[in-house]
Amino acid sequence: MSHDEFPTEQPAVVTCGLPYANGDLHVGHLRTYVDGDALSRALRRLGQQTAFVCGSDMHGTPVAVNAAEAGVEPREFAMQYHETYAETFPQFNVEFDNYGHTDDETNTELTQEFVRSWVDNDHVHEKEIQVAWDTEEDQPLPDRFVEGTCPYCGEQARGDECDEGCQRHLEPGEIEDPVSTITGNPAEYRTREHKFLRLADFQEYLQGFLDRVEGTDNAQNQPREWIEGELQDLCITRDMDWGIDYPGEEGEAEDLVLYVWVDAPIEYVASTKQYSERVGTDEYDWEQVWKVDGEAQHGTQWDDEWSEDSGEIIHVIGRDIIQHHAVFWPAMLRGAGYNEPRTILATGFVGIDGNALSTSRNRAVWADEYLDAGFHPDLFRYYIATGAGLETDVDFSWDRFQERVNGELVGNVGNFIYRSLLFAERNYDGTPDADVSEDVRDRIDDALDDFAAAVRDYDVRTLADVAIDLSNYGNEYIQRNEPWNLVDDDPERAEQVIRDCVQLTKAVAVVMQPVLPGKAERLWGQLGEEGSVADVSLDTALEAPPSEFDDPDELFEQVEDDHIEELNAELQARIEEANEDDESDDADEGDDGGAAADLEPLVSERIGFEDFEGVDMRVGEIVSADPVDGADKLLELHVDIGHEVRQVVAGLAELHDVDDLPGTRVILLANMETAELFGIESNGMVLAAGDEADLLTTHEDAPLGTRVQ
Ligand code: B3M
Ligand code: ZN
Repeated sequence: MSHDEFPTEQPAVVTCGLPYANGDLHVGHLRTYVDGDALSRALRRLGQQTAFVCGSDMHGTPVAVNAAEAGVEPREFAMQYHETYAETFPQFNVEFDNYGHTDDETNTELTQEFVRSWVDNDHVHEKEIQVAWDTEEDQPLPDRFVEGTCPYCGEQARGDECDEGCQRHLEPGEIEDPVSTITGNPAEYRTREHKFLRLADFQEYLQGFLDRVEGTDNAQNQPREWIEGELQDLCITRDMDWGIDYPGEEGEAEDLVLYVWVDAPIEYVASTKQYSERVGTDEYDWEQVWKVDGEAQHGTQWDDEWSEDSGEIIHVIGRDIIQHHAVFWPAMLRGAGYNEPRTILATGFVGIDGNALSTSRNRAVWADEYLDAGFHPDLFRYYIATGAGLETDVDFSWDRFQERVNGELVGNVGNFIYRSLLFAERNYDGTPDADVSEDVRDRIDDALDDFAAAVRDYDVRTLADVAIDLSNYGNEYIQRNEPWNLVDDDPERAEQVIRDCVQLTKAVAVVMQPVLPGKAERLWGQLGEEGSVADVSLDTALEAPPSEFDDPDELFEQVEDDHIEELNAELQARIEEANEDDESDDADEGDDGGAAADLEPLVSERIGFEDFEGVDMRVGEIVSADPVDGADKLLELHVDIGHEVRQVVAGLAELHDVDDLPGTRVILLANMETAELFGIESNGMVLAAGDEADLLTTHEDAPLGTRVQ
């Protein structure tokens, strides 16, 4: 890594966080890949040698849990999703130079090599720890097989991550009140031996690294807090079958596999290696990128903080995995004598119409759904890459999508290009024979500078804006000069104006290509240009376009109201359903499913049928509901249970609208001991679930007084 301005002498690699091969892709996932793709295209445009790599994350409990739910072996399960992802990304014009997966041979070998290297460099040790255990299933509960309370922020968390709270990584044994996601039972802690990477060995190094690393502020600042005080060991093994084996001596750690966060980032290296092997090391040398001076450094010989001669490693990730990339990963690389990342870009989340996206609740816009709607992938890319700065959350809504596409792409860019090219073709068969005016040349020059500056700042949004601003300028220019009024009176001036507009169009094609690659390619064809716009340098924007081209067609189509209404109606219904589920579901299941840790543990003691028969529950109907003087929470209810009308005092006043209750069918525990509350006799109990008092009822028309059995 050099920290020289891009383009540097060294090759670069841009990576994107690996998607877990465990479910369908949605717009939230796509944000990172679109940003990564646009950035790598833009770097290439500057002349930076760049590989863009990724792969599917096949191991760990995120896959194992979902595979078990589907009743399929993890490998088969993950492979299916891997293949789907490999097909889906190109449909969004996300074109990786290599898309591998963590379960392939290259990654397995490299991962084991990394671990052996840590062992040789004395960064690994073994110790006994407490791991969560399901006593009913008699099995250990790694990571997503256990849920509980985060010891740092008190939020509901998964075994290895506080996904709904402070986003911290959690070590085995840290989670409080652990509950098995397999049985829903409280988990027990049991002693097991595991392998650990001693992160404290890298403490000082990491402080320096965080000062050096480029990218979004969150990636640099959040980890500082995490590395204050002595760094905890990182447990690198798990009690599981699914994963890469720990590469120990015979008899050593044989029943353990490596933690998924060990082999997952190593796939960045493995995927680059596969690319290099495919194109040949003369064209792209993975070792030059990842290794220090082309070789892994070992032990104390490696004193320099970094090497000037290694490649530029740029990670694009979601902001929930900063700790893994800004703390664990640099330590893992350093411990194996590898080069460090130059840049970490942590993107914000994607919301859906003002709601948090949730895969388990189906509160999402899915990748397939977007494609099935028939919109061009570049429209989505534009929306998602420019909706906010990288670090900031973006909201996806079909209304906003329509507004931005119609306003910015159709109304501005499309309009300028079409007007210019149509006029040029009709009047001059192509580019008029004139020189570009100085003003326009300067304006394009400025745009190219802005483009280069945006790439150097990793600012994808500004990058896209360069194209929009340039075509805005073009629209104003053509409007101001009215070439249609000049053709007869001042033909030379008309030629000049249109010559300028065609040049501006060409420049727009060059600068818009990273974000809108498909559309830019089509525009390139309309301009009669040879080859691909992807292969040209930035300065090509100033070279003369071909003197002849054909009739253009409109580059962007208007997004129609009725189409958006249809999509909106569908999405709104889904959001409402998801939100209702949220409300009624006290025990939030968390984003990717699993049992709910808020649930009260099941009572293990069994009762006989006679005991149940002793409980007399009846179908009833609330006849009246009135507040109880002096008791904010209580209501006096009269409930018709067929035989008689019962007076009951119930704690429903703050949870239900008193006017809605009369007429509601409920279940009443009729042989409850009577009690007196605030001077009123309560003769029975209305049954309800949870803290929100979700009232139990019947769903058909069992007569009042029917016994529940
Ligand atoms: N597979 C997905 C995530 O946690 C995880 C990323 C791995 S990147 C090396 O967002
Ligand atoms: Zn937390």
